[in-house]
Amino acid sequence: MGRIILHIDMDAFFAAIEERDNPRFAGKSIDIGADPKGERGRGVVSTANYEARKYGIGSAMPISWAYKANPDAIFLPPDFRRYSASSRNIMAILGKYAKKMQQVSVDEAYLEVTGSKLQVTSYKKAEEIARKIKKEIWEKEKLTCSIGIGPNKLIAKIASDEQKPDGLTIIKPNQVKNFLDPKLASVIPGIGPKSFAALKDIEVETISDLRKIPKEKLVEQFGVHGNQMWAMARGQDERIIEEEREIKSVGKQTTFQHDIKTSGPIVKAAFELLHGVFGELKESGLSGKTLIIVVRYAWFETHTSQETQDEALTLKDAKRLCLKLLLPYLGKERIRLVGVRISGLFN
Ligand code: TTP
Ligand code: MG
Repeated sequence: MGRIILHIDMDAFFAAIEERDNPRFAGKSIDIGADPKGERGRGVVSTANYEARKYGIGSAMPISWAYKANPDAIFLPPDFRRYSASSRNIMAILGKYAKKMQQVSVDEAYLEVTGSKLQVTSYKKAEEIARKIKKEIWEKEKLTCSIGIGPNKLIAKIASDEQKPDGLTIIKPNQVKNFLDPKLASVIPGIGPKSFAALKDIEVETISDLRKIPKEKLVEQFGVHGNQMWAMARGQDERIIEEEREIKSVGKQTTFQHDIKTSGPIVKAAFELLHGVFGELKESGLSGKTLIIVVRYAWFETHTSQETQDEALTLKDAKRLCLKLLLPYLGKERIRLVGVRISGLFN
């Protein structure tokens, strides 16, 4: 028999934690993210609670737009320490329900419940597990999540988004086609805004449209990704649950209050970010060999540049490299954002 996969995704995660911890926020719109500073704030919304989403506010939207949409909302800076603590507790709960688990972000994980210690052999059993998970997360963390159940990661993930918040959606193999058909092709992983625009040019909007395009044509247009698009349009997804919870990189970025051209403050900001990144690496007992920098100009053109050294980077090495990598971008155009990231991590 085939696999049964659960995808668990917490509802309005950062905002839900703030609501939980501040009962006076009950029923109010909450935007987590950059300081709106009236309408002059820069940077973006990390997330908004469901009340705020009624105003069209959502992740990655400029904070100034969120302010314009609803100036009466409660605006809060993210408090990652509290969110990480909650995330760890939730992942520990999930880990008890299946042998195979893959955490994919701070608030999201896949569980494979077939072949697990609980020996799930039916969707009915999988549903019972999902209900137990929801109950335990609610009792221990006072947070809600949405869960999707399906024959693979693709279906489980799309299903978890189907009835947010506090949803539970079960899609059995014989329901996959009807479930996928009306959905936009862009719900398929790998079909980002660019590919979706290209698909629209050939009159593909929904997954049912996508299924009508021959595989050869998709491969011709999208290369190897075409194969995956073709299979996923049919609800097929062989991706396994990857159990190692490996951190691949640690990075931070900052948007300046005003676009700046002078080198001093840009370098200073980058160095401060590096201090933060090295603090996190130390906490996780990790070192890395590669430094990546990101520079975004005032008009949003974004550049990255990277260098790898043979041994683990010390903070001092990273600062020296950072300066070298930043130099070509300094003193020319006004800069909006700078970011640093260390990758090639090892223990
Ligand atoms: P999501 O699961 O994408 O969003 P969410 O949990 O807030 O809301 P939903 O109910 O729709 O799942 O992301 C989890 C957290 O990650 C979110 O609470 C904040 C953070 N995040 C950002 O900081 N920036 C982003 O662009 C996104 C998408 C998320
Ligand atoms: Mg979420």
